Amino acid sequence: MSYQRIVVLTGAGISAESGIKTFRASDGLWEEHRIEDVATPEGFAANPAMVHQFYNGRRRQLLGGDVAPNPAHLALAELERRFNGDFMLVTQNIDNLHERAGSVNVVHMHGELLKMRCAHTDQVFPIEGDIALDDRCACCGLRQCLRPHVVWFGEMPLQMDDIYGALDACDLFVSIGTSGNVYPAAGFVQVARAAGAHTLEINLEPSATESLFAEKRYGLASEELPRFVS
Ligand code: BV8
Repeated sequence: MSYQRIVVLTGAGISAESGIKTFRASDGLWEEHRIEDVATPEGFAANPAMVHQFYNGRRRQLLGGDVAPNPAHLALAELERRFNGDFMLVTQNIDNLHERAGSVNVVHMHGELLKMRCAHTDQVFPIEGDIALDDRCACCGLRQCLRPHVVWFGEMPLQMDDIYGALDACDLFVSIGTSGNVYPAAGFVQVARAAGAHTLEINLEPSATESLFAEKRYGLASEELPRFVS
């Protein structure tokens, strides 16, 4: 590979073959819940117990032993290991499968399921179980101030300066397993194109932004990605 600076963006599709539901599939996460109710600050304020239940269920599945990195996660970790240039893996996913596959430079722009945050101090803590509504917060000692450390709709994604800095300098941008519906992630391909980068979409089907990609490979990420990396 003759590239020097690679940015990879992943979405729920890369974890689908590990058994984690995507968002917009027919049996997806948004089929059971309205986005407004479980993935917005307003939804959390209106019914924190239900939102905790939504994320506690996803956290239990992630920690439950049936979920493991698949060949797509492993191929990205291998690419990062082998590559001598600058490499950034930006994920919209809140699971830890990239890290468990061996990826090191992972940017969780939408937060992490295995972390919680104090709503007063913004201090972040690891969590390996349920967040209960009346848990007492370790930093401010109050109850009902802990929330999942995830970015909801209307909230600013994390590490955006780092991400745009990498996109502005990249010569290869690869988007994997995302429907291209959610911004600002869906706009990254335009930033990469403006930087003169080659752009590749790997997905089960054309995303909403497929026309912006110079190259497209459609199929299962667990098959297409190892092929691309080899
Ligand atoms: C912000 C975290 C600004 C929690 C998530 C109108 C126009 C443009 C933007 C907006 C607009 N109205 C509102 C907005 C902003 C909004 C937005 O984009 N809304 C959309 C719905 C229009 N965005 C935001 O609010 C963002 N913040 O803009 O802040 C701001 C400015 C100043 C100050 C403050 C704020 C924040 C968005 C983050 C929301 N949080 N998740 C959680 O996970 O519960 S988003 C959620 O959807 C996920 O994180 C995920 O990342 C995201 C996108 O989903 P995908 O990953 O793409 O998953 P999806 O199911 O859609 O698709 C899966 C794909 O995989 C499919 O294409 C499928 O074909 C493919 N696939 C399936 N299996 C496989 C496969 N591919 C390969 N192999 C397989 N096996």
